[in-house]
Amino acid sequence: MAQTVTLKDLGWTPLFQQQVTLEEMERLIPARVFAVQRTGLTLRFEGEAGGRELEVPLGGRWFQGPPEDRPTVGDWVLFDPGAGAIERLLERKSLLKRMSVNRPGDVQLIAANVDVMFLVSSCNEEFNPARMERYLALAMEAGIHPVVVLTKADLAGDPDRYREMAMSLSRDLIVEVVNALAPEELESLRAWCVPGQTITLLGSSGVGKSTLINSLAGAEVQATGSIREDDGKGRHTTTHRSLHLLEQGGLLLDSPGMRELGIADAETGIQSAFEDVETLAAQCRFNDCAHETEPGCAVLAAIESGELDERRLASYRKLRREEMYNTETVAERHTRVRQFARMVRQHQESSHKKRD
Ligand SMILES: Nc1nc2c(ncn2[C@@H]2O[C@H](COP(=O)(O)OP(=O)(O)OP(=O)(O)O)[C@@H](O)[C@H]2O)c(=O)[nH]1
Ligand SMILES: [Mg+2]
Ligand SMILES: [Zn+2]
Repeated sequence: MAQTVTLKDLGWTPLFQQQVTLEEMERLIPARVFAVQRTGLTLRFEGEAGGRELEVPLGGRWFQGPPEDRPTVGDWVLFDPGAGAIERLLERKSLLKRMSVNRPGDVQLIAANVDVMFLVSSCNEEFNPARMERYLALAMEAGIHPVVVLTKADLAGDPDRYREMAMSLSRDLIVEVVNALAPEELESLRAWCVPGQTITLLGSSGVGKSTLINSLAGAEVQATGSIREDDGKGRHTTTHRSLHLLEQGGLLLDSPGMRELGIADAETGIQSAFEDVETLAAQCRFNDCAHETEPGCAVLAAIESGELDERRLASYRKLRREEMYNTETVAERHTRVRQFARMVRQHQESSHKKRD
């Protein structure tokens, strides 16, 4: 990219500007985290000739607190050119995170400061309404606009069937059915790619996230991989998360396909993603109705009449239960980690004093 890249092109807004003091403005440089590797980060700066990228290691102090306090892809940080290190992480506009299913309480950050989520799925056996409801709840919790992108329309016998199933998941949900390999058919997606807007592509391995990015970028910026013959699953071709600035404007975030997407701290997100169930629940006779055997239950009545899908209620129940459990374990873990960090700091301070 040859033209000058401004902070605005990189997604900078007044929300970030107002967090920076005058003193910091003189001494530090704002940068966006463009990639996350195991040991460090790639920072992107504004500037001529496409701006500049720099790899910086993440010092030990960043690993003392909970993962939420650590920079992730999409974050804005203040970089100290003298020290060659990140000095401060700016407060986020939005944050996407997930919970490990195998290690309860273990939070992994997916992306920060995202505006739009392309929820990518395919018009084949990979399509899974319950999984999509999970992503929708996550997006809604974070205030991110979801757009469902169904790929491999060119390989499907009846792609419109998938479109209908996706559209039934939420009122006013935007669903685009595409062939990710055909750049000229992606105008509807390109409309979201406007200067400064950050779009994250999320979905299982092999659904075509990197393929979409290449088609939208008009260049081979990400490697793509074939899917397995036997079960149609992807091979986890993308291995780390990265941002890509498009020539036309807009930033696309690619990440590895996710096997599991545990959900925590997302009560309002679930409520929004299941607005239909929530609206019915408000009409139940009892305030604390569990929609199981209670008389005057509007949810059960809707299932009886066919207005509400039984699958959807089961999915809602599962997410609610999981969310409550995870939110509790995360809170407990944070308290432990913060207490430990405080203890370490106090110990360091007192040993400094002894030396003085
Ligand atoms: N025919 C067809 N093939 C597609 C389409 N989208 C993706 N593919 C193919 O599906 C395979 C997987 O695509 P990738 O873009 O690597 O998938 P991914 O979502 O990035 O996968 P991970 O990086 O593993 O998470 C590749 O062989 C693509 O060429 C599509 O719309 N039509
Ligand atoms: Mg990929
Ligand atoms: Zn009820």
